Amino acid sequence: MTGAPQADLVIVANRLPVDRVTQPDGSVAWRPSPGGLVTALEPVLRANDGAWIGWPGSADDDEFEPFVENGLSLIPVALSAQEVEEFYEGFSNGTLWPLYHDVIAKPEFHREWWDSYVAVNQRFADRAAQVAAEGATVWVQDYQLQLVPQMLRAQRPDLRIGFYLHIPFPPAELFSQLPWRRQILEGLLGADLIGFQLPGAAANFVRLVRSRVGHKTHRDTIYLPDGRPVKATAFPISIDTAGFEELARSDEVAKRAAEIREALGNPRRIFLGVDRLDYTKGIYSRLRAFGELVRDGHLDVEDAVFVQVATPSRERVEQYRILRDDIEMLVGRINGDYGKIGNPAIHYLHNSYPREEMAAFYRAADVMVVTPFRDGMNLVAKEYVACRFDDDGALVLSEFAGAAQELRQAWLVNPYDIDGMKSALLDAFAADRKETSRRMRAMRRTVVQNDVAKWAADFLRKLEELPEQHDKTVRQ
Ligand code: ADQ
Repeated sequence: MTGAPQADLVIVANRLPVDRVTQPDGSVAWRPSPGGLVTALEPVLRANDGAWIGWPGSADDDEFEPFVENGLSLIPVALSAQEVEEFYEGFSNGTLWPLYHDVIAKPEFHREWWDSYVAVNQRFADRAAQVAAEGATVWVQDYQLQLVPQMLRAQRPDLRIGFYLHIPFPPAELFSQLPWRRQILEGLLGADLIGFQLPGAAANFVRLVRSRVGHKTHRDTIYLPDGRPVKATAFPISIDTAGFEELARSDEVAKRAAEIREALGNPRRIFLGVDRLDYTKGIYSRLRAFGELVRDGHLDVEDAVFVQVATPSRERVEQYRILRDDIEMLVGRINGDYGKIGNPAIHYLHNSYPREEMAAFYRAADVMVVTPFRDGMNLVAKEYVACRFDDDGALVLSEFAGAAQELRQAWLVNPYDIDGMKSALLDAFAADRKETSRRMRAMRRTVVQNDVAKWAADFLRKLEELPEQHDKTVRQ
C-alpha cells in the first residue's frame, strides 16, 4: 500500500477533479477541472480530512502516488489503454449509457467489457478500503462504479457507504435486458443510501430489487436478509447558483456578452444550445426544428440566430463520431440553404470553454434550448436560469430532462415532436418581457433555493441519519 492518508470522508468517482498534463519538459502537472461536484464537496472534504479517489484521465500503466492539490487529497487509480477501451468506452459508455437512457442508441453487450468493468470496480473498491479511516463515510459516484459499494462492504463492514447515480435509472423492462442485471443490483445494495435524480428512478430500482433479487421492500427502503436496510431516495442535483450569478453579474462577462451579440450582428433574438455532443441531448432534432422555422419563413436569419455549442465528447466511440458527422452535415445544409452573407442561420462551435465564456453565452442568449431525449438532470438549464439575474430570457426545456420536474415554468416540449418544438420555439421567440419575467422569476427561486451545496448536504445528512451501527459522523 502506498502512503495514502486515512480519510474520514472519501469520494470515489471515475474521474479525479484534475486533469493530468504532460509539460514540454516531460514532467507531469495537474490542472484543476472544476465542476459542480468538486465545488460542492470541497468544503466538506476539507472539514473531514477528505480524500478523492479517481482516474486521472489518460491511459497509462503507471500508478501515481497520492498527492495534494489545492488542499485536496487526491488518490489516482490507473487504467490501462485496454481498460479505457473495455471498461470506460465499452461497458460504461457503450452498454450502460445507452441502456440507462431509454436505449436511444442500441446498447452492446460484450463479456470482455463486463470482465473489465468488474476488474476496474474492484481496483477502485480496494483503493477506497485502504484509504478510509475506521467508521469513515465513503460516497461512490455514478454508473461507472456500481459494483464498488458491495465490493467495499465485503472488505470494510465498518464503513458508511453512499452511492449517487447521476444518470437516469431505467424502467425494469429495459434494465432487464442486461445480462449482468443481478450483479449490478447487488453491487448497488452494498450501499446504505442510494441516491437518484428523480423519485421515479428510485422507484424503478426498488421494484427491480423486489422482483429480481427477491428482497422485501417498503416505500424507499429495502430490507436485506441480514436485517440491514438500504434506502433508495431522490436527491435532484443542482449547480453552484451563487457562483454562476456572480460571474454573470461581473463587468467582464457583461462586456463579453455584448461582444458576442455584436459579433452575431445584434439580431433581435439569439437562440442558444449548449451540450456535450451526445445522442441523448437531441441536438439534431432541435436544429431541424429551427431550420424548418427559417425555411417556412417564420423566422428570418436577420432577426434570429441559433448558436449551438457542442462540447467534444467520447470521440473514440463510433456512435459519437457518426452523430458528429450527422449534425455537422445538417448545420452545413441549413446554412447553405437559408444563410446569407454575414448571416448564417446557425453558428456551430465544437469546443470547450471556460466558465466565464459559458456565463457570457448564457447572458447573451434570449432563448435557451435544452431538448434531450432523456437526461438525468441537465445542469445547462439550471446554469442559464442562474445567470439571468435580470429575470429575463426564455427556457425551452424537454419534459424528459430531470430538470423539467423542477423548472415547471419553462416552455416544456416533447423532443420527439418536431412540430411541437417548432411552436414552442416560436412562442418563446415572441414572448413579451412580462411573460418571460413571470416564468424566469419562478424558476430562479427554485434554482437559488436548491443549489449543489444543499444537494450534497442533504445526501450526507440522510446518510448520517440512517440507523446504523456507525458512530462517526461527517461534520458539515
Ligand atoms: P452531462 O450529461 O455532462 O452530465 P449536464 O448536466 O448538462 O450534462 O452538464 C454538462 C456540464 O458541462 C454543464 O456544467 C455545462 O456548463 C458544461 N459544458 C457543456 N458544454 C460545455 C462547453 N462547450 N464548454 C465548457 N463547459 C461545457 C451528467 C448527466 C446529467 C446530470 C449531470 C450532473 O447526464 O443529466 O445533470 O451529470 O449530475
